[in-house]
Amino acid sequence: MEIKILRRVLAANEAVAKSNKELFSQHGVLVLNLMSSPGSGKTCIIEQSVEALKNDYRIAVIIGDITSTIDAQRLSGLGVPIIQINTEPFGGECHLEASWVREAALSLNLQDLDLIFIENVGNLVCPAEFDTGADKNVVIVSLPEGEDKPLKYPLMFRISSVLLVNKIDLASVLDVDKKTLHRNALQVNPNLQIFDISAKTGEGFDAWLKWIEAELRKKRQQ
Ligand SMILES: Nc1nc2c(ncn2[C@@H]2O[C@H](COP(=O)(O)OP(=O)(O)OP(=O)(O)O)[C@@H](O)[C@H]2O)c(=O)[nH]1
Ligand SMILES: [Mg+2]
Repeated sequence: MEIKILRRVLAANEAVAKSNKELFSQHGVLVLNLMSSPGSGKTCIIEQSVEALKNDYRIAVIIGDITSTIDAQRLSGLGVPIIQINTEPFGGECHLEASWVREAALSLNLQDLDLIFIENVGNLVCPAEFDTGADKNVVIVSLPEGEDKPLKYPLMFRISSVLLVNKIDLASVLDVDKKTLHRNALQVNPNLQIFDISAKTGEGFDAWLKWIEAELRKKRQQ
């Protein structure tokens, strides 16, 4: 019985995710869904990416958290529209559902946007099960989390197009082998594009930003 109910919830989410994709396509807006454990650096990465791209592209950010507007407040100085979704009124869910993303997206002027970053709720499990309708999923693992995360939480890595390995500035003080992390990630999903970055120093951001710009060009051509 429980499985039936869960399947129904997931099927309903899939249907809304599909219509979100159509909505984003109609408006030619690229939507990137960033997912990771709490504290891997989603907000910092979005902050640096928006800073770097905002003069050339029209950007908005949708942020999911169980409660609080801490991240939205942190990003409020960027001068781009920020929408906070709190899941507490919906039972404190550990992921964003497609219908909440839709509501947030519809409150933005989609025709005036090129790019939306979604910061999903900090969690390496549930967000992978609920498609938001984003064009691409991006998973972030920060180096201190260890090499084994792709093997322990494979779904998140399977459904993502990009892996950002963040906090590489800490490599010298950690016993974490970046190459093993890459190998584990590619074992789970050989198609993953991997960028090693530091949201603190900006290292590696050029390649990540170039990937976003290539996706923006593809979106325009669709
Ligand atoms: N050394 C270092 N610290 C970083 C880096 N990126 C983020 N941090 C720090 O890591 C902490 C968490 O970063 P956030 O961006 O808040 O992480 P988050 O994934 O948004 O966290 P939640 O929203 O709670 O899930 C902060 O103290 C950041 O300053 C990095 O590349 N290097
Ligand atoms: Mg955050």
